[in-house]
Amino acid sequence: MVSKEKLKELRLFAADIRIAALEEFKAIGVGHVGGSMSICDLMACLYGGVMRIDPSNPRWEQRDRFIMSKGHAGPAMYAALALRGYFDREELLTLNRPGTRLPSHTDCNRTPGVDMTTGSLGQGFSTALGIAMGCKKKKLDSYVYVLLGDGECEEGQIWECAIFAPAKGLTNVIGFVDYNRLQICGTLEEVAGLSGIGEKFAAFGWHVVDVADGNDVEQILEAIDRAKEAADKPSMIILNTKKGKGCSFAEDVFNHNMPVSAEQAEEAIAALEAYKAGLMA
Ligand SMILES: Cc1ncc(C[n+]2csc(CCOP(=O)(O)OP(=O)(O)O)c2C)c(N)n1
Repeated sequence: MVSKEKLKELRLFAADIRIAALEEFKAIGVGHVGGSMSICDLMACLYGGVMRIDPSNPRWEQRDRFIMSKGHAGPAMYAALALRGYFDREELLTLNRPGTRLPSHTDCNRTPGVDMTTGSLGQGFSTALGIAMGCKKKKLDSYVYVLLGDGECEEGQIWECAIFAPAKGLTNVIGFVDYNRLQICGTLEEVAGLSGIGEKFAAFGWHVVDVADGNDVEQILEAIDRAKEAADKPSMIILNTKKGKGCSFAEDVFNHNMPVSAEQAEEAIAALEAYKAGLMA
């Protein structure tokens, strides 16, 4: 049972991740706001306590790994990494500028704390499974966490991975689907009619946990605990999220890589600061 204090700390951390990500978007005036905002609560849980990491030693062999398979949500991950001390917060303002270490999509050759280069949807999942196999071979007890988009689940590669992980006994894999139902130009159902993602993973032999509110840190933590208890299978956690969560100009809109004005960013940051003040009152 997680304490009320810890939950409050994680909710504040999630709000700070959103604020820091909005500062990134404000600095360059554009970005994947919706896909980043929907996963900030997961980032807060993973980087706020779940993962075994050492920000002063990003390549520590015993660390847990996180692969952002929906690589366009890099800005949310960078915000979490900066707030955990992997690099200075000011560096966030270089997002996607020439020479930056923070490209719009995650790149393990550039950013401290990024475990795999991603952006071509589907591929991050395959590499996560390769990393999980490597950890098993090296007898490391590390977990490999991997985040998929729901639109990304329309890639055939995802279902090759769905077959492969249980077959190879990759019990150290805990995946998440950011089930926000929106992709670039339509809903999941409109684009390819994909439904029942959890049932499909279960049919392939995964342990599946459905999280009713994937933007609630308490429910996310409970799901991760249940995934760890099911130690004989890889787990897939379906997070029912809202695209753009916590950022009114981006909530539930189809604008995928959207322009962000300074005014919009500042308004959204002010609303998040007010939310934080409410939590602390
Ligand atoms: C292989 C591949 N095909 C197409 C794209 C272009 N693309 C980038 S994001 C995206 C939609 C992803 O939707 P979803 O996985 O639901 O992510 P969310 O919008 O919820 O963050 C697409 C099609 C890509 N990056 N890689």
